[in-house]
Amino acid sequence: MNKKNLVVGMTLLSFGLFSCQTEQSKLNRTIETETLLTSLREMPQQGLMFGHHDDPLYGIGWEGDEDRSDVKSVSGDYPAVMSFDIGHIELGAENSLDNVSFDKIRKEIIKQYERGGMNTISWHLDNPKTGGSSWDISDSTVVASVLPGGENHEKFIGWIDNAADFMNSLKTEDGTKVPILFRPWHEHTGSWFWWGQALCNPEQYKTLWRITYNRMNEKGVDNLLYAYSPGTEPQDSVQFLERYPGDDIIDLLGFDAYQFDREQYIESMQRSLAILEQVGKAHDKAIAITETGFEAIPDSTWWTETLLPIIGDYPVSYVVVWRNAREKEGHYYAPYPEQVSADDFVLFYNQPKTLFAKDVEGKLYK
Ligand code: BMA
Repeated sequence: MNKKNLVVGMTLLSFGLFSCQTEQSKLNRTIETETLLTSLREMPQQGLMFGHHDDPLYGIGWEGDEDRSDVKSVSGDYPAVMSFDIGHIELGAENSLDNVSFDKIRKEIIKQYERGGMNTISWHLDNPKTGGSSWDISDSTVVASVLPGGENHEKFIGWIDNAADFMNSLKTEDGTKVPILFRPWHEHTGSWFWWGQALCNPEQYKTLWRITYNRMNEKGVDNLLYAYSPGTEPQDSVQFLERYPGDDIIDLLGFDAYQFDREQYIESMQRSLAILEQVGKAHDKAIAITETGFEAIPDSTWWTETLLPIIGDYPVSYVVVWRNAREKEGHYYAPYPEQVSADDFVLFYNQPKTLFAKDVEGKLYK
């Protein structure tokens, strides 16, 4: 082999290794993780999984009680999907941004897996440039600063590493890694987070995703599925996909939308669901309502007369409502005993279509 051939050969070899690595990182996900993906894709044939953020961590009037959940207190069962947030893991902190220890979060994630339910994780990470929170949008060069060549790139990789270590630490006693639907960089079509629409361009946003994904793979994180979830109502599928990082990275498509005015919520949900269904089919992805709710649920029949009819026959795998904050009065999205929508929530629970933990037990990972 002459020198030229050697160079070409080495280039081909390294390209082969590289593409093999990116290819393999998907193929090498744990069997439980791949099975969860299949289950999510097939879920709409069975029903709609109900989810709640921070469900077993705290609720209205309580915090940290063993095995407690507002959803369970009202309905008798845990949500099929539990959502958690790892904001402040990047800092190496003991407690999350909502002040729960990561040890407790890890414990509850493992418990949810062991009862047969699913876990999803979002990441309200701090602003790596200003030191402010996720919501600090005072500087529009933050995303640029964490990309390769940017002044915060190394620091940012260290932050992803901290998240990766947490993901890798989610193991049952027999060493099985708990599959997680990871949902970083959410609501990016609004401009309230430092990675939002007005704070970076589409290429920068997509690169942010790619470096996150690649670093997770380099760290051996093989228990993640990835969700893409924009936050304001898309006009059409083109706008929905404007910052889409790619079919090779994303496993599930969703959106976040909350009720303020009922009529507007119904219209906007219906438009978003139609787009989501269309994009999901075109890209062959599972779809979900990754966050929704009506703060303090002041409507006694919201579950069966607003939420359920809106979803109708759209093939969504799950719907997650946000947290029942114990520290912020009136900031809750699931009922607790005696709450005005609690009876209606029981009706919602009793619908054959809605799935809670016992309904999916033994089904998601097999
Ligand atoms: C928001 C609010 C905040 C919370 C954040 C991350 O929507 O609930 O209070 O800190 O989510 O959980």
